[in-house]
Amino acid sequence: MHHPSIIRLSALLFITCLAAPLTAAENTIQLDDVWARATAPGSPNGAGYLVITNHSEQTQTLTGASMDGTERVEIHLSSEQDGMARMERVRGGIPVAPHDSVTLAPKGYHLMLLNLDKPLVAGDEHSLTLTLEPAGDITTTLEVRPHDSDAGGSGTDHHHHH
Ligand SMILES: [Cu+2]
Repeated sequence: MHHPSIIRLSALLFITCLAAPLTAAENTIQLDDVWARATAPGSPNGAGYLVITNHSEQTQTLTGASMDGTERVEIHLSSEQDGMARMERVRGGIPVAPHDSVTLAPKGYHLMLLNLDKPLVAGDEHSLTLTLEPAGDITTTLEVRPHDSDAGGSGTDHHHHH
């Protein structure tokens, strides 16, 4: 026997689910500050950056990505060795601990955007899909920023233009 208020609640939940269908990944993974630097004409590759926050109770590992306009996306880590800038592919992915964040930013982790169809132009947006395990795939929008952008748009990193 159904109590009237329970029937109303069921109907409400049903409508809510129709209005906002969230995947498992979208419920647990938060992506912020998703951007890439504009690229020079003729430059085949670009780099993408973002902040990944894991709201789940288990480690989520960024294991892959794809973006429209690129042939392939790899996860790289930049470092400096003997004064030389270098980068290497991150084979095991980037783990994000439960209720923690990882920032992909210049001079650190980045998404290497390989074989661009055409240059990344400031102001353009691209569809970026990340694979996190075990959460699954999550798609977001990447914003292309001017070439001299050096950090996030949160307001703390603005540099002066001369
Ligand atoms: Cu790279």
